[in-house]
Amino acid sequence: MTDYPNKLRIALVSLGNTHNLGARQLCAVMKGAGFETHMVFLSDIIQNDIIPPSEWEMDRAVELIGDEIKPDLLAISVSCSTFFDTAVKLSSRCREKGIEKVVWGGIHALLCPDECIEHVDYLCVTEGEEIVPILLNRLENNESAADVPGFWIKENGNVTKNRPPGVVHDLDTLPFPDYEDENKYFICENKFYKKEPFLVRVHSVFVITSRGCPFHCTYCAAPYFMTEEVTGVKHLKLRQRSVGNVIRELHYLADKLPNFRNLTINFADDVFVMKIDWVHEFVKRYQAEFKNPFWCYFHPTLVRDDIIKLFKGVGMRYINMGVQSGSERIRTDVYRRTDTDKKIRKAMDIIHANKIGIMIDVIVDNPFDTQSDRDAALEFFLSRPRPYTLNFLSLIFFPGVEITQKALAEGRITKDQIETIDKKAFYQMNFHFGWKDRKPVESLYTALYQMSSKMFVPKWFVRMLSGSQGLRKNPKPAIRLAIIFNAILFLWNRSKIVLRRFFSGELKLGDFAHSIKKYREAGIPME
Ligand code: B12
Ligand code: SF4
Repeated sequence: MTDYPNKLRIALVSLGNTHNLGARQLCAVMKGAGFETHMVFLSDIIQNDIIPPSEWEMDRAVELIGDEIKPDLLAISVSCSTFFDTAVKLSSRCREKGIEKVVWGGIHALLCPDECIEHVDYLCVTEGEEIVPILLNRLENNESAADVPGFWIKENGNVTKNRPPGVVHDLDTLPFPDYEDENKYFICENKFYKKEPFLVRVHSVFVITSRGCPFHCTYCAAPYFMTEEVTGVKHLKLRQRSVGNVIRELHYLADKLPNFRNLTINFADDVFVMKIDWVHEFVKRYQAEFKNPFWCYFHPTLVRDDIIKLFKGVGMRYINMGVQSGSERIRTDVYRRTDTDKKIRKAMDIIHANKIGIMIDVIVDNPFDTQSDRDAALEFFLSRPRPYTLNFLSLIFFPGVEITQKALAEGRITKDQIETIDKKAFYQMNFHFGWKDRKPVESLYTALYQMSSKMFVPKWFVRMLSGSQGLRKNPKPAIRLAIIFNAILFLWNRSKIVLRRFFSGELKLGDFAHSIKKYREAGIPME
């Protein structure tokens, strides 16, 4: 057990995902500043769905925090607006157990501080690493926190709104997200583990090498995190960690995670390929020191032949690009994206020429879509060289982003459809055909888009279905067909991948044996 010089004890909660890099990083900061920090992960993403905590899980979390950890401060990371109600409930139930001080931070706190401050004593409205230790020291010494920068402070019923002090410009000075096993708790699928969640279930791992995004998509919160309001800095530019620092984090992960050798590394940067020299240096080091497949997002406007070749050389098998709509009008006018049809065509051609798979994110259920947008989108997808994969996401109206304001102002949505109230991410984070509120024509076109990228579905057939007025009213037959085609492709791809990895020698029985051995040694059940 580590000894901490300070008396103040903290329970830091992550809601709905065990990655939570921001909260893990703060956990490292809190411990580094000498505070005993217990990190509680309440529910997780299961089979790609985000799930609210069950009643049992909520009760267990309250009991754990209120009766076992008994912190002086409850700190909650509201890293997704969908979990706002969960954070409210957990805070009030923990207060009933006698916990007096509550602090929140995270994405939703940045986007909706007025809504959040009602439920807390302290609200972090900017990045936390520099300012959290200041708050903790004030609480440790029983001093007023009223002037701690970057926090909204509620003391004696008065709220003081302190501006952000600026950001940490050199990201290399920050500690890595914390994956230590000590004082970690995981409540998920109605089970409780006193363990670091990554030691409970086999997981992919996320790493962030930069902060910031130069684009301004209207449905995304990321641009807001660069503003002076959130950062305290005018015209803040992208901040990038050094290659050496990222590689050190990967070695730290390799040391902490028993099955690291079998994990894909997901680089979760808003846009990973921003600085070309950095990418060159990174790939060289990565290739020399790691064998893990890796994944990152590409922006179509940043796809270059030399970069794709580099990534192919280090095992990137497919590229994930956000295109978001096949209609250029929706892309540029409604989403304010900079990728024209021409730029996307060029990006896809480069990737195809390099024989790498393409996965394209597309947003559906957009009330701004007209019939001519749908037809244009279908023709665009049909015109692209096959095969490629389309990944569908249902438009969620998160609070504080431009498209939500616009849709509200134009009467296209009601206030109940804003995410804190709607909680759509709980049932449509990944697209499901079963959503009852979807318009039939939207279901039909999503089914047709799905077909349009598949080699074995004739294009004339997809066009023929799109002309059917009957299917626009009742799209079920087209949906069933799309599901069957998806299943065929899934089975074909799975068998191909396993066989290719096995025969290329990349998938060795020894790797599995190594992981199982390490898990057994650590007493961890394999799932
Ligand atoms: C990596 C990532 C993921 C990863 C890991 C999740 C995570 N939170 O780390 C995965 C894949 C799991 C994921 C899942 C989802 N994500 Co996501 N994700 C991101 C991404 C790209 C980076 C987050 C990050 O690590 N930032 C860097 C860290 C350092 O910043 P931070 O989290 O804000 O934390 C800092 C401060 O907020 C503060 N802080 C944070 N917590 C606390 C707590 C306290 C007590 C204090 C004092 C301070 C504090 O200090 C931290 C350090 O400076 C963001 C986009 C972005 N640019 O932020 C989207 C983003 C957060 N995701 C988003 C969404 C919608 C989702 C999903 C619903 C999936 C989907 N349909 O898109 C799920 C929800 C999962 C969940 N339960 O939270 C939205 C959230 C919008 C909103 N209003 O809620 C974002 C903003 C992207 C967007 N489209 O706008 N995501
Ligand atoms: S490029 Fe991605 S992260 Fe950047 S604003 Fe657009 S959607 Fe958000």
